[in-house]
Amino acid sequence: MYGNDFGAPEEASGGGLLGEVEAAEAALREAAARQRRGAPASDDDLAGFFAEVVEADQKIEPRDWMPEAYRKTLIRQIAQHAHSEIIGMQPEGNWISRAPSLKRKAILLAKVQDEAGHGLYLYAAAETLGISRDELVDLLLNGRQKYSSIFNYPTLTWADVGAIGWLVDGAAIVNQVPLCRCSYGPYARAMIRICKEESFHQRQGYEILHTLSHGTPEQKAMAQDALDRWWYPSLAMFGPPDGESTHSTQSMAWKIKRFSNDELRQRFVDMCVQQAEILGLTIPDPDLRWNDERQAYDFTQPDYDELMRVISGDGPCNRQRMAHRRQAHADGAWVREAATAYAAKRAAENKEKVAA
Ligand code: FAQ
Repeated sequence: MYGNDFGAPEEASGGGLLGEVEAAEAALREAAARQRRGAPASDDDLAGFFAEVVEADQKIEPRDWMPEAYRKTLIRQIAQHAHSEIIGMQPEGNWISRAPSLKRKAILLAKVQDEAGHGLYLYAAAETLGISRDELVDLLLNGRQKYSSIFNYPTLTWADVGAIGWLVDGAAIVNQVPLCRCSYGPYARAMIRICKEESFHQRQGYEILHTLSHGTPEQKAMAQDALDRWWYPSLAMFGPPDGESTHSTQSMAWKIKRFSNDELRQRFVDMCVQQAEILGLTIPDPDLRWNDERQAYDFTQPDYDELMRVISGDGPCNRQRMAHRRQAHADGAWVREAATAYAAKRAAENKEKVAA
């Protein structure tokens, strides 16, 4: 079950969204191999060159000229994405020591470590735009940059770990597969690897819920309760509805975003319905039904006022998540100091060697 595939956990296939990631990877290689116009003819031609590269589905690279607003949009989005991966370690990290078996602990530990890795790829991609990781971390800690709303909800039971994998990683993949074709090369390349790993994450969550929903009545009830609590916050991850999305039009013109928030939300709902059926769980939406005309499911929208409240810092766990991150950052100060001192020592030694 990868992305929009569905079936029992043992019926994994490499198609669906993972197939799209592979196609995006091949397209990246082809774009790199294709001849593009050598270089801008003059400084007056920089904007024309940028537009031509984007139009031709080539990649903008760090060395290339880019409009300042494009750079700022990318820094905002990539940083928000990186912060989400790092803050997103907390809700599941909370369950590592309580996972029900050694195997479950090992799998969850690996998954949470992967999220840290995703944060690092993304901070590295943002750094190519001329901002340092220290600056980005400061912007998160002083509240000037955001992270995804979804990580401000609590993980009350073990089934929540399953729901995060299935729904949160599932929504993340639906949102991120198109980002593999983003016009900015370093972001697109980071997304390829991240999406492949997210497929595993989604699958492990689905497998947890499949086990619970085919277990005792209490386990099935726990799985249903997790779906009931995570469904609407997961739909809200895709952002405000198109009419209220401030950045979508420009980001789509620059080919940073390839689909609108509502298009991706719809795709996610359509993907989940059959997966929920296989699980034997009920999506908590009485108005969910197939619309033959649209060839898509009609569904109830999430509460966007709640989304705005959570984004602005007033969700169930915002304060706890930020306090934990600030504490972890303070606790890590000695590691950063030691690493800086060691790097300075090595640099001095190298200088001496060169001079000798
Ligand atoms: N949460 O104009 P738009 C993951 C803000 S990774 C918080 O539509 P845009 C993996 C938005 O920033 C999850 N803020 O914005 C994982 C803007 O505010 P600003 C993260 C939100 O950028 C799994 C304002 O609202 N994924 O889950 C949210 O065009 C499990 C107006 O919105 C990414 O970051 C929200 N949900 O579209 C890890 C993917 N929605 O900056 C651990 C990359 C909107 O003007 C465990 N990002 N806002 O003050 C994107 O694709 C886009 O940034 C969107 C928003 C689609 C999130």
